[in-house]
Amino acid sequence: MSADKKTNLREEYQLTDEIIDKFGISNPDKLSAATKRALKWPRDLGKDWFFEYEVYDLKGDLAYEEGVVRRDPSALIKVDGLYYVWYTRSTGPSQGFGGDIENDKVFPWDRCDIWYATSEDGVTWKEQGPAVERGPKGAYDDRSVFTVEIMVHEGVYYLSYQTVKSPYTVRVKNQIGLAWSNSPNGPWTKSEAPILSPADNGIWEGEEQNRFRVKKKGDFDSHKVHDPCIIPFNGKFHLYYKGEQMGEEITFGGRQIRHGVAIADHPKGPYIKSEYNPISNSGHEICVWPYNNGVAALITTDGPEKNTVQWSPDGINFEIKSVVKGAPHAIGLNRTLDNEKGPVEILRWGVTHKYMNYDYQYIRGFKTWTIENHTAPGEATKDGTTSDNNSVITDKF
Ligand code: AAL
Repeated sequence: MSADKKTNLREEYQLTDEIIDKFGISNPDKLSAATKRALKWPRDLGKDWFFEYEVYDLKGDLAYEEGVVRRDPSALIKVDGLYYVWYTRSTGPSQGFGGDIENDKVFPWDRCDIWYATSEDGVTWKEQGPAVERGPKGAYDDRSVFTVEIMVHEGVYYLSYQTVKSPYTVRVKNQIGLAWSNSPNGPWTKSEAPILSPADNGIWEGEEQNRFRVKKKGDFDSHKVHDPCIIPFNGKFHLYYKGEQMGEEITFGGRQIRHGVAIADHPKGPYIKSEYNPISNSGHEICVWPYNNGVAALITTDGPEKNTVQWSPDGINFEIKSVVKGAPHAIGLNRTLDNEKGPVEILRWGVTHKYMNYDYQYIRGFKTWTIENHTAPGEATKDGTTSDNNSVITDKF
């Protein structure tokens, strides 16, 4: 019996002397559950999938401004020597759902339009004004347009964004709209209908304004489709999004938030939701980029796999590649960086937002770096050098 077990564990986990030494295993015939999990991790992953980060204030019009909400920045692109960013913008405080929702501003992202700004260096920004505004009364986007992403394909600029139709109740279904232009400065043509809507297979319980009371929850995106991000992939267009489910629960990893993908042959759609949805069990704002013939994703904020970098060969089946200490919120990736130089090179610097308080958010910058060693000041590293700094910033902005 014990002889069999010995052979099984050593064989099952391919415990060579080298691996036993690397993992510091005391007795290779007695593996704890945690060691078994660690041994199943891919062995070829190293520091390149891992990063640390810091955030900093931007200058010019994107510096914090009293009374103004600027949040959920898009990715950065560069056109004719200028960086461009789009974002959610509104003014004034939010009243929540307790009052007159016909006239109040229920969230900081309610009663918003999409604005844009440009910069020569990525630090000092000039606000250029509105890009996409709310639609006329009765339109699917008459209440708010917000949380925007940019995609450039064959000389055409595409903005995908969230939309809400009035009244903004707690049960209102958020959808996704699209606008396109031949120039980053517009004018923008808006899609006549949403390009993505929530699944319609949930059933609310009662009539009151309570999004947790349901008879049936429905699919992971039965309530809201959020945070759209379109990337060209394998000759198709992958629209990644965050789903919110009717009857949302708190799980052991936070809010019950998952991501989905909808795929189209053309940037304007139609976008067909993948039958594999949801494609994540965790996350919040979408942060995806092409890498090594597949798609990489930074999963943040909610769920048991928050703060992980994941990768999939097909844009659908993602596996964890690293666990990070934390990450900037609502990242606007820097699409001008070389995303193929390394798994997280696209994260070397970009934009994020910060809650100054519940009512007001503003856009900031972030940068990341690779950890080469973990050393005390003056301590020698493996290659014999000494450093005052236990992190080596490989691509400091
Ligand atoms: C963000 C995003 C979406 C939500 C709101 C504004 O974190 O997930 O954009 O609607 O919060």
